[in-house]
Amino acid sequence: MKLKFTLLKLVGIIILCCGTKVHCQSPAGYDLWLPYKKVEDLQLLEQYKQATRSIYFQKNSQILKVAQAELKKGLSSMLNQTPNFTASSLTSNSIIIAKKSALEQDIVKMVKADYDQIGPEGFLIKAIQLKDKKVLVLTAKEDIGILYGVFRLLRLMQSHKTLNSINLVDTPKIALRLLNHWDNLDRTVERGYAGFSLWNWQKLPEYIDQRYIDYARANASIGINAVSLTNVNANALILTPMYLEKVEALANVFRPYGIKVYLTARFSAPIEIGGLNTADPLNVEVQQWWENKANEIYSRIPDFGGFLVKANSEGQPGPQNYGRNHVDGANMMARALQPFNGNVIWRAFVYSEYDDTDRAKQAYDEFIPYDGKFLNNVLVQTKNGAIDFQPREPFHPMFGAMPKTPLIIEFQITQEYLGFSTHLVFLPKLFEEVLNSDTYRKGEGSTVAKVVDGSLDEKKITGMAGVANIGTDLNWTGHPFAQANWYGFGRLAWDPYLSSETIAEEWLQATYSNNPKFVEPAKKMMITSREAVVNYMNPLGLHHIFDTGHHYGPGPWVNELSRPEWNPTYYHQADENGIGFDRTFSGSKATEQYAEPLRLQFNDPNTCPEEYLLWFHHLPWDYTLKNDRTLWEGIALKYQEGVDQVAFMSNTWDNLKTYISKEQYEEVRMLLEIQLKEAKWWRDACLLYFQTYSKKELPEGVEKPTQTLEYFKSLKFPFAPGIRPKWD
Ligand code: GCW
Repeated sequence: MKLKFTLLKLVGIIILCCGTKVHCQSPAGYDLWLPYKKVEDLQLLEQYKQATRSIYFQKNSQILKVAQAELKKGLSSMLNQTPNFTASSLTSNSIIIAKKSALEQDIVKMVKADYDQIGPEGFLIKAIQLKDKKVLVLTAKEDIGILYGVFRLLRLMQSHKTLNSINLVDTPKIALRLLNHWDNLDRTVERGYAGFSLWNWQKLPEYIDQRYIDYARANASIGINAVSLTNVNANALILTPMYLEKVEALANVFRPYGIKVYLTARFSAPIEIGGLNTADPLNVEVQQWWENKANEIYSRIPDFGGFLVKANSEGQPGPQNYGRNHVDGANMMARALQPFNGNVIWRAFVYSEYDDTDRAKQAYDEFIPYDGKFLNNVLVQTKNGAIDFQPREPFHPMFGAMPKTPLIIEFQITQEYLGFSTHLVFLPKLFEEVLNSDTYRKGEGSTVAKVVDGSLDEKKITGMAGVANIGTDLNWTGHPFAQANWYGFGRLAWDPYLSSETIAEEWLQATYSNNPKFVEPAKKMMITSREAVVNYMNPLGLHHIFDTGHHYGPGPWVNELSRPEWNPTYYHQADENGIGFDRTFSGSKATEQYAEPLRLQFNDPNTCPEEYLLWFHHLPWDYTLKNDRTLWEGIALKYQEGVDQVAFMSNTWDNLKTYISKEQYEEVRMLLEIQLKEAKWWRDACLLYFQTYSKKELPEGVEKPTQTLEYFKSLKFPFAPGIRPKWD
């Protein structure tokens, strides 16, 4: 009864908050990083009040209206006063927010040099002295730049930065900043751990859930400008008129926030919903079908982004079903979208059921020969690593080998292999590691970030995609700290050179508190969290040893699945002689896919970074590590270190109790308790299993398991969340 009442109360709160007129407190976490907490520092409060005394805001478009409403919301809440908007741009204002055409000539002159630096979607925020007045000018070349500038200004204030002498030009370094939802039409979410899909297809197009607007706003606040609504394991029905009408309604909601809609296109759609008997990309009727479909979509959604396609991968249909290749398939769709400036995003996550080559090599082998053969509006979307979103993988070798093809990097924000939404893992640390990796394609300094932002090869279209971790949970992402991964993805898509520490700090200040006594330790906890998960799940280059299907918890013993590369035993190759996957010149030769000097460096266990050791090498249990420990001891100690790191995180959080609300504290405390329990589960299950091969005692310092291997093997989770439907 009590629970029911609490739920009703929460629902009530949300409903109240939906009406913009009612001022009320959202349930914990619903506001994400945008709660616009009142500025408590009195001196700063005074400075901000002065600086925002009277505001001219140009608002002659939908986007600018949204921007003005945001400014009003932010200032009212942080400064506790209703902002005073004036009707003319006369320079008696203390803030002027407008595009160049609406700026006074003397202001234009003063900001000209900086104005010229603003790129597409970028903005300028500059404090100028105009006669005896201080004026803050926020300007941009496009409406969307103004909206991004407003969000930035508010964030600067939320993190207590002084505005007195601000001079900030910022332009996104990547053009397409895209969320991929793996949402099914029945509202389940593949690999989703935060409830159901936000898209309520049954009630669309008439019913516009306030969440759609709040979602778009949150995305715009971090610069995300595109969303693909549906699962890459696609259902062709999304392309039928009944669903397109609903997609159109969502596109209309997202447009004022600068967000374009993409859809996943099932390759066999011409058969399934078009009545054709083939989907062969060289068949004229099939080509015509896609052209008609593009016409139909653009007549509803003139700024439709395009199609995201998973083809010939894990049972999805594709051009190879007709003896054609990826270029035939992608270019056929690209031709249909070209007249409307639409893109085809073609995924490179492929591995074949008929190919027994090392899975880590297959995408590279399949795609590299096609470099330069795709049409201009085809972008190839490549996961950050060559296997599959593991806690740690070396960067995907394709990033060092496709100079003529726009490569979008795909990160997974949802934590399929990182403890679902139960574990606190700050992913920008992982993203940063990949982006900073050097491909050496054009010598030292040819980082993945430079490949992705197009600067290495002067690519015109650039993109970064993140598989969303968003669902209907009250706080959107399940774990409150998983919000930081959505936030961090957006920030890195905007600027792939940002440091994860900066991102953690920004997020903590906006979400929780400005108090350095809170921020510093909490930041340390976040930064530690990524290495912790690597240590307690997959240390020293181990990978894909997750229990099968759902990927919840350890399953290094699983070896009975029909395809070899579905079995963890395929990846760790543990036996009496040692452990690890031999990808050297005498093994699968995957090291050859990297440029020199990486190729040789990875190939030799003495020069291979230890964090990738067992990714590239099969080594004896008594192989000596850099710290003089044997490999067996090293593995065991890493597992223990992972557990210790979670204990450290948990203690850190306990010490931060006084800086946050009880609710905020308790929520994360309980989750950390589960994380600690599960870190121990990983350690004990993996070490007991590997010990059956190493036949060695656990080294000193590693806690003894409290359960047997048989017990761990007996654990089954038929209802673990996010399971994907069987595909063959
Ligand atoms: O890692 C696998 C996931 C699948 C996913 C696939 C992909 C959408 O387990 O659930 O399918 O990757 O990225 O296509």
